[in-house]
Amino acid sequence: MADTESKREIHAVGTEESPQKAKRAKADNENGGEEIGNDPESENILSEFKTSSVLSDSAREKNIFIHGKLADREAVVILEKTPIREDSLAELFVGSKLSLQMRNDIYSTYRLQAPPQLNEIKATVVCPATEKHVKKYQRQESFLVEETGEDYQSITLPYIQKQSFSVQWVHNILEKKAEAEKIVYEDPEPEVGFVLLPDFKWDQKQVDDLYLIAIARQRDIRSLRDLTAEHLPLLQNIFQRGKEAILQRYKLPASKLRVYLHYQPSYYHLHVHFTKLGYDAPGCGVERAHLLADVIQNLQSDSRYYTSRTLYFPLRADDGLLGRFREAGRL
Ligand code: M7G
Repeated sequence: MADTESKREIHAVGTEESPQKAKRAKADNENGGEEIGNDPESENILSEFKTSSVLSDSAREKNIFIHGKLADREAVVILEKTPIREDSLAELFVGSKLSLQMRNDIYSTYRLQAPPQLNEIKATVVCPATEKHVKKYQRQESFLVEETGEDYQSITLPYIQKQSFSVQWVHNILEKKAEAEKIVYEDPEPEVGFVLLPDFKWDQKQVDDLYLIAIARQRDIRSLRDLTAEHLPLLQNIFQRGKEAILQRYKLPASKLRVYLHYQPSYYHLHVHFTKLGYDAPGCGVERAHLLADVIQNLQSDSRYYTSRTLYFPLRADDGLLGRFREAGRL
């Protein structure tokens, strides 16, 4: 049985976003490029897309990650069928075309063709995509790495200083050059302030798969490894005000939230993930997610906890960092 709360629709709790606007394709503004698809009715840039290969797909999750070219530039396109919303059921039943596939005793199956507005696909476009993006979305075997504090200094840090994704999109959000209209909450204070907004993985149509990120205003904290007790006011502020803002906007109490940091993250600018408990968000497993509540407590008992502890995380087979751990004889 679906609990009523998880089926609550976003427009019922009042966001300014029109459903169409929320659905638009987003560009990864990675290289400081323009934001694509800012109008509710964007031109169909994907009509020019030339597929090179399918990086991964899942019949169960109903998504597909495709590598290809958009106007001669490397691109990754992610297509994902969106959940069926309870508030659209009446329209779906009345407005669809139904054709019988089989009938047997009390059982029958149909092909249901829903009205176009109820049959959308979320499309995410990364263009121009780097080779690292292509690898990120490629299905691959993973290996668990054990990283001591010294390994971080000698292997990981030099690697991420040279090889990590651009965080231009993060700066664009902090400077209100992109996604400004999507901000759910912001605290302008430079030391403890942050911006809370929907993660681009979330289509914001239902709280069932709620996913927001809080981005710290401080720009020099790369990840969990850089955190010390000095950052406690920032972390506590994100935790407290983030939860309050989500309660106010989405009517979801703290007891329904999973609030965590990734280690390793993809983007080395401190951010915190807020997802709905019960939603199996990508990357929420124990090998990558660190609950913010635990992080705060660990730092309260030992300011150097994350500087010195051995941390474990998965790396994909062709990740350059995995190669560095192998070369150093750490795998
Ligand atoms: P992460 O742990 O660094 O990387 O989290 P992950 O993608 O491997 O989880 C970064 C988070 O930011 C992810 O949840 C992304 O979906 C999200 N994200 C990435 N980009 C490029 C954007 C963006 O342009 N806008 C928004 N709103 N979210 C993004």
